[in-house]
Amino acid sequence: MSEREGTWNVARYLIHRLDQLGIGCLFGVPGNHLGPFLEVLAAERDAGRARLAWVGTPTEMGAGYAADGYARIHGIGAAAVTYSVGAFSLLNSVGGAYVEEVPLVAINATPTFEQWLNFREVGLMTSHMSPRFESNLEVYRQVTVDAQVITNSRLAPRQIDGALAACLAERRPVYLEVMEDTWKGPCAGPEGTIAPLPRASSPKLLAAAVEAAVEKIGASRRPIFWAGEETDRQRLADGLQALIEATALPFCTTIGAKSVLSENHPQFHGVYNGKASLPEVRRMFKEVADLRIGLGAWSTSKNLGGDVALGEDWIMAAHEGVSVGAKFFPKVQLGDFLRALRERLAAGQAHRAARSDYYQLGASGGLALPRSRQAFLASLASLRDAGPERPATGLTYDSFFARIDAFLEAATQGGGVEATNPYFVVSDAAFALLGSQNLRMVERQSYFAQNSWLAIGYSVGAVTGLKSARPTRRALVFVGDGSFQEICQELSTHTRLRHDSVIFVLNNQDFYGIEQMLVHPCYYAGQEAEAYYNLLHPWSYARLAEVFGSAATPMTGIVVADEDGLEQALRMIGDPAQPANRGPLLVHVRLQRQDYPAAIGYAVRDNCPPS
Ligand SMILES: Cc1ncc(C[n+]2csc(CCOP(=O)(O)OP(=O)(O)O)c2C)c(N)n1
Repeated sequence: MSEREGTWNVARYLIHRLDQLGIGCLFGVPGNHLGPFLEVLAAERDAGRARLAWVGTPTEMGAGYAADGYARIHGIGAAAVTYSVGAFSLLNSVGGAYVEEVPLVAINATPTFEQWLNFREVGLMTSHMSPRFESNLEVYRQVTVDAQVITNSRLAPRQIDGALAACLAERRPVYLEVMEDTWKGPCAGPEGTIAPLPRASSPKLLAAAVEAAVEKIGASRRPIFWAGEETDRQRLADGLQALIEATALPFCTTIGAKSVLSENHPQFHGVYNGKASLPEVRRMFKEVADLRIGLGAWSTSKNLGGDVALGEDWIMAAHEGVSVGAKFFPKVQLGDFLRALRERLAAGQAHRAARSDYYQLGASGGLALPRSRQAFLASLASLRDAGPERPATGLTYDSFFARIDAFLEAATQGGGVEATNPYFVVSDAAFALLGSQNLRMVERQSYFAQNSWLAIGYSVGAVTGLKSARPTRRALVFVGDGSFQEICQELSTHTRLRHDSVIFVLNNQDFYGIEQMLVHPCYYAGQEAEAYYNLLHPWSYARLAEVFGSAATPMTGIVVADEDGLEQALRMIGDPAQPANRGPLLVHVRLQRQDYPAAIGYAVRDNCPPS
């Protein structure tokens, strides 16, 4: 054994690499197989050789969401669990990160190599083993871009470096399975750093794609951009803004790319997601514009919201290729496409006519995004021409989010694209997402949601990582009651870390509202009964503060049942002197079971004509 080998082992090697990547938090749930790794971690920290901190979470799913949230801001995150029982629980979170293109490292600590040999040779199983020999590896292969099993410590450096390089290059999760007795096995020390090595575009296909796009844009009168999730995940905000400003054309975003640029940008024209968009956004995108240019936008059902046809009047650059109408150009990286398109469009005249046309239309009215609370509500109301009358008093989804919008606006400092805001938003799926999608987020990367995978409960787990990666801002989390029930234990991590996140639990009287809407929408038009399986067991959500808080780590829970209550809650949140702001604050918001955000009103209108 060389002298260098003697000072390194697999655990130390991996810790060093994670540290080099600037990962500050390793989220997870331990098990005996992970013990040696965590011992080395403590020793490395004590010796001042590592900053990586272990953050124990009550659930593996929560750890995975936290790592995902951390990665969305920091660029890469990590979670560590124990074999099978932990790994299978983590799987859903890693599946989400895979689909949403979030790079994270899933570390799975397994029984010893000796136990594996006993199993392989004579069938002797130990705890957590399945008779399917490589069950953990097999399932993780489905949701990662590299999956390694480390059984020989001397091979570990290559395996670890290869996996981490794949994680950065492919921007998706990787999996490292390490046997318990391998953690402290000797290996060579790390050399250099792990560089991101993304694939290059084909120069020929890039040029052809740009040529076809420029021709199509030149032939259109009014093109519009639609910035999508890849502009955020690939950190292309600057290139996107440069293209948008060079062309002076308006742009919308998907929800998944919401706040990739400041929503104060003068060319921003709202979040487009089909029939769920604000009416003026959809009109601009679908009717006024005659060409839609998707930039890293995914054609998921959530993004298209019931508008399904992509045809000749679309350009879509995503997933390493560009479609210009029916023509497809593979091997084109989005960053290269943005740059090359900007160079061509800035040099040409293609967009001029469109720009003046848009200005004329804007001047003739009807296309501006609503700014005031009243205008916002009026705009939403125009989406809602079916369903029962709203309650005369009390909160509705729409009035709640309009009030939150005003709250955010009042907290904004400065103006234009340089404006800042002390809050960022994390939205869960379902009505929370539909309600929060039009909040005006003035700062880049200040709105987060798992918009494609859509696992309910994501927000409450993810905010742990988001807040850890961005400690200077306060999180406002919007989560439905059913979604919250999936993940409530993770409040414990918020409390433990003394995070000051505000969790708004939107309780529509103990109901899976969106499920009702998707399967039996006519309930909302008073024509059907609620489905029994959408009824939740009621909880006293605010009292969870007693469960998860302590004198040293306070947490507060309150109930808000009407507009006055919401005003009081927002005053409390905005007042730094309030003791409730020293830790997490859970706001249990009472809404009506029959209520729904106007954005999903199309499901009622399209399916339930008045009888
Ligand atoms: C992990 C997971 N399980 C189940 C679902 C299916 N699902 C989607 S939305 C939803 C209901 C959410 O209910 P709630 O949080 O109360 O919000 P609401 O629909 O009332 O707005 C369910 C069960 C899912 N998306 N993710």
